[in-house]
Amino acid sequence: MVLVASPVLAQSSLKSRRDYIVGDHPVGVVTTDYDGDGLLDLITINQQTAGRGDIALVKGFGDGTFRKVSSFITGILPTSMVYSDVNNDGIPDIVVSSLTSQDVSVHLGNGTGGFGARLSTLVVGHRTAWRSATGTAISNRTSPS
Ligand SMILES: [Ca+2]
Ligand SMILES: [Ca+2]
Repeated sequence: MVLVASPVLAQSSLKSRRDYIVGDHPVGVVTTDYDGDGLLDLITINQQTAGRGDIALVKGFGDGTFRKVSSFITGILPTSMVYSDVNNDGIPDIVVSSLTSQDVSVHLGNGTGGFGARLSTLVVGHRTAWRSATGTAISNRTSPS
């Protein structure tokens, strides 16, 4: 099968790419209307801002454009994020798991587009069998120690 497209038609149907600065080393994003204005926004987690992880709130304008409006600190080296109401008050919250701080951080939503400082819960490590390069078990400990 051969697809033939008119260059004029192709140019008019494609929009140019836009990049948005959200923080250093973003590793996760969700789309949601966090400020309740009816337009989708972005929330990103970024791994290496000022030696910590942070969360960026990026306002959407409904036309495919966005602007970062704020950021706040979360755990160290965040790896994943969920946007959900975890305290059952009807307002979505941000939950972040972080590798280096080995914790889960909860940032409670205030219902007007803001989120509270992190409430951290340490995640207890699981028993790990450390093995040498040849596969021989060299220790069996619970991390972190
Ligand atoms: Ca919005
Ligand atoms: Ca909530």
